[in-house]
Amino acid sequence: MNKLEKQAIEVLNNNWTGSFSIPCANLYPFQWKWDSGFIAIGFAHFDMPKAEKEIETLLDAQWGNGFIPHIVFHTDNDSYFPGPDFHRSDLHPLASKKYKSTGMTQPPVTGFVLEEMYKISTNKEASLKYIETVIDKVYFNHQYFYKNRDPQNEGLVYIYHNWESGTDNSPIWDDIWATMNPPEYTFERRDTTHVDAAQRPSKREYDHYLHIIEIAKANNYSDEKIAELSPFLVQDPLFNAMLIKSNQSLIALYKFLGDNSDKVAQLEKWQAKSKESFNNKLFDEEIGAYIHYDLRNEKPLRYLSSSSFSPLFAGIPSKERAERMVNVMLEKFGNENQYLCASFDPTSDRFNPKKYWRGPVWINLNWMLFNGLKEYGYNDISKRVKQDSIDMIEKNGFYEYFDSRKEMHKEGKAGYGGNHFSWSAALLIDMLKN
Ligand code: 2M8
Repeated sequence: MNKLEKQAIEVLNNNWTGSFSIPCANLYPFQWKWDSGFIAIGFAHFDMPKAEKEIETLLDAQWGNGFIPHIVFHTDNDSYFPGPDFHRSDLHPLASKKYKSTGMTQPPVTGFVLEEMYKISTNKEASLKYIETVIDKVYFNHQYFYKNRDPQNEGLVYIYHNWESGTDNSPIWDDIWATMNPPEYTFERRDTTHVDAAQRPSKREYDHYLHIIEIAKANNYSDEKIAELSPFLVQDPLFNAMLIKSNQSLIALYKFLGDNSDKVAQLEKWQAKSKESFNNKLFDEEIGAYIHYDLRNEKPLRYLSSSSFSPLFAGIPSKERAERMVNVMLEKFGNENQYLCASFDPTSDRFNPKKYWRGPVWINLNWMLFNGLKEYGYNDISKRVKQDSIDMIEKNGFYEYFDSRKEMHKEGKAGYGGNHFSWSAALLIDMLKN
């Protein structure tokens, strides 16, 4: 086993609490939905019981309507804002009675995570037995999305908050902030006590984030009301690509399990419609990649980000489209001075290579690109994404995000945000094994 892999295992073991993992100490002291999924893939390589427990714990926090929250507040911990007293998940009549959580969700990765775990497993029989105990909860979660998050019945689901996207302060959202004028709230940030404020969202951005939650809370987190009133209502290509990828995995796993033809038929129906709409509505011919759509203001958000390429991971683009996307990616994100793949268009004046989701490279997006590019036969570029990820981690440590400019990596100080970050460790392990 190489040194980096050993260190990655150590990061994961240190962030393990006994029943779930934290993304990293102090900055993120609870369980996050999509982090959990990526973390489980890492654990699956060396400690399957932990991987299984991670997912089981997350699914235990599912609400009565199938919803899975983005943060599960397992413990009292005031090193994070906004915590459970702000989010007040109890306002929703079907919220979990057992766990406090947020009233928003995150990209639906759990379906494909189960399939990855199955592929990694050396005991397929035991793995299927485990999957049988949790898969219906994931199916129920997909049903929640199609039933409640697709008001125009397009097969594309919306997110109502930037925190649901996972790409929290992406410059894409600037256009939406320009349509809002929230109050100046008084609150105490905690993130900026753990991490340099220059690497985090601004106070004014947080006002917007909190305001959307206030609107949702005033309506007891009713999906119908949120669809009607939320100033943020977006069809996100990353989020929808995760749903589509997970649909595909659920279909494959239900087929392995047998006896679930009704669910397979339903998933196939969702899948066909989702893929078609995704390709019709979210591909921008001029840009040459997928973009976000602002459902509240009925307009496309015409920006390139690493999310624009994530559909490769879900097998969504045709071969021709994939070719265009790869060319755009190499041209704008991938010259010899850049590590792949910046989170936002490096040629845009909104690009900031140090600020969180406004430019830095994230290992989870790289992992999707690595796999997606490989699937489409772009083996060399896929290998480059893997090698870039290894280089950045080797030079700086298991950071949350990294500067995309190679020149910044000379002194090993180009890793930003939290250190000893779980998904960077987990997905590195997976890439090393591939
Ligand atoms: C970041 O988001 C949280 C809110 O969910 C935060 O900034 O407080 C994002 O990078 C998100 O994608 C991630 O899941 C979370 C925990 O790693 O941190």
